[in-house]
Amino acid sequence: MFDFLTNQFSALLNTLQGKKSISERDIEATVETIENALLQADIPYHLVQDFIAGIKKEVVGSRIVHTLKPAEQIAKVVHDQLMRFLAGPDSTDSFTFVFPSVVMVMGLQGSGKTTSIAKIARFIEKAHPQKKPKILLASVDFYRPAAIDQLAILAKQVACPFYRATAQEVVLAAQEIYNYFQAQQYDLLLLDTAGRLHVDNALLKELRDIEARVHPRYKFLVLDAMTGQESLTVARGFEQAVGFTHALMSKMDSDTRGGAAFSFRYALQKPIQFIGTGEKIEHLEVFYPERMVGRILGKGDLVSLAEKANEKVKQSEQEAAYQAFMKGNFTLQDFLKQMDMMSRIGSLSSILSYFPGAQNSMLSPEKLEQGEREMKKFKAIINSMTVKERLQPGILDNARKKRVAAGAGVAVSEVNNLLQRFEQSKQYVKLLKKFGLFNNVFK
Ligand SMILES: Nc1nc2c(ncn2[C@@H]2O[C@H](COP(=O)(O)OP(=O)(O)OP(=O)(O)O)[C@@H](O)[C@H]2O)c(=O)[nH]1
Ligand SMILES: [Mg+2]
Repeated sequence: MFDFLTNQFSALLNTLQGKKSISERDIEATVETIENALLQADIPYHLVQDFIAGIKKEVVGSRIVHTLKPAEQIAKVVHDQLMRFLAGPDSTDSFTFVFPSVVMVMGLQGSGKTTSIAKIARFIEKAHPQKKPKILLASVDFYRPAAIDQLAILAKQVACPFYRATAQEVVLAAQEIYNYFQAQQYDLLLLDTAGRLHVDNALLKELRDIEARVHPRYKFLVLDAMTGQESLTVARGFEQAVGFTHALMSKMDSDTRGGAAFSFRYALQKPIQFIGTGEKIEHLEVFYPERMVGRILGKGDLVSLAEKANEKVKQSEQEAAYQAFMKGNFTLQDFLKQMDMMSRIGSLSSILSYFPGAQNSMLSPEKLEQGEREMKKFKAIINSMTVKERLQPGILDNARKKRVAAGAGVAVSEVNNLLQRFEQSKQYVKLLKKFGLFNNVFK
C-alpha cells in the first residue's frame, strides 16, 4: 500500500540527509523528483501541480539552504504538504459509529460493498469487546440473483443477524427492512445496495429513493483502488447525485500505485475512513493519514504494528516474551514462542513494512520468502527437541542433533544452522533493546 511512493520519498529524503550541504540546485532536483514520483503514482496532473506549488512556496528561493538543518526542514515541508493532502483540516483519529444508526453502503459493481459490510460488522464488534452492539445486516440488491444470499452467508460468518425482506421491490424492501430495524431496536443497520457498471441515472435515483426510506446517518461509498483515477470520477458522480459521508477504499492490497487513494481526500474534500486490504473479513483497517504519511516518508508505523500485535497476541504472552528478553535468559523455547507470535501477527514482509526505512532495506522478496521457509523449519526442529534441550541447547551433541534432525525431517546441518541463528538473534535482541524498540512494539 503506497509502497511506490514510500520507496520514492524515503529514498529521496535519505539522499538529502546524507549530504553535507544542500544547494538551491539540490532543492530544485528534489521538487522535480517529487513531481515525477507523484505523476508515476497515477495522481492527476492538476493535483500534482497543486502539491508541488505548495512545496515550492515553502522551499524554493527561501532561506532553507542557509538554515542549520536544511534536510530536516525540507522533510518537514514535505510532511506538512502530505498531511494537507491526506488528512485535511477536519481530520480526526477517533471515529466511532453513533448508535442507533443506519449505514447505507453504495458503490459500483464489484467494488467490494457486500464484503466490506461483513468487514465493518466485524470491526465494530471488535471495537466493543465488553458489550457487543446489536448489528443487523440486510440487502436491497435485487439485480444479481445470488447477491442477497452472499450477504446472508457473510452474516453467518460474522455471527450477525440478517433480515431478508419479503418485498421484492427495492423501495418497498428498504422500508420493510427499516421498519424491522426500528421495531427490533437494533443499534446499527448495515444496508447493502446494488451496484452498476457505471454511475447511471437509474442507479442514482434508486439510491435516493432508498435513502428517503431508511434515513442513513452514514452513507459509505466503496471505491475500488484498482480502478485508479476513474474512482475519483465515480466519487464525484455519487457526490453530486446522492452525496456520501465517508469513503471506503477497497483492494488497497492490489499492486496499484495508490494514486487514487492519495488524491481522494484532496480532490473530494472527504475522508477515507477505512481501507480494505484483502479478501478476508479481518482485512479492514482504519485509515490514519498521519501514520500513512509517516510510512510514506520512511519512518515506519510502529503504532499500527503494536496495535496488530495487541490484537493477535495476548498481553500476558507479550509480557512473558519481554521478560525473557530483559532477563537475558532467552531460550530456544522462547525462540519458538516468539516465532509463533510473529506468524500470528503477519508474514515477515508485512511485519517489516511497519519498520522505519524498511522499504530501503536490502531484503528482497526472495530473501523474505527464504526467511519464512527457514522459520517453518526452525519451528519443526525445536518441536522435535526435548524440553531440556530447548532450555540448554549446549547439551546438543552429535547424537542428539541426529535424533532431532531425523524427527524434524531435516539434515543435521539445518540443526546447526538453527543454533547459529539462535545465537545471532540473541545479539539482535540486545540491539533492539538498545534502541528501545521493544518498548514501542511489544510493551
Ligand atoms: N483483494 C481484495 N479483494 C477484495 C477486497 N474487497 C473486496 N474484494 C473482492 O472483490 C470482489 C467483489 O466483492 P463484493 O463484495 O462482492 O463486491 P460488491 O460491490 O458487493 O459487488 P456487486 O454486489 O456485484 O456490485 C470479491 O471477490 C471480493 O472478495 C479487498 O479489500 N481486497
Ligand atoms: Mg454485492
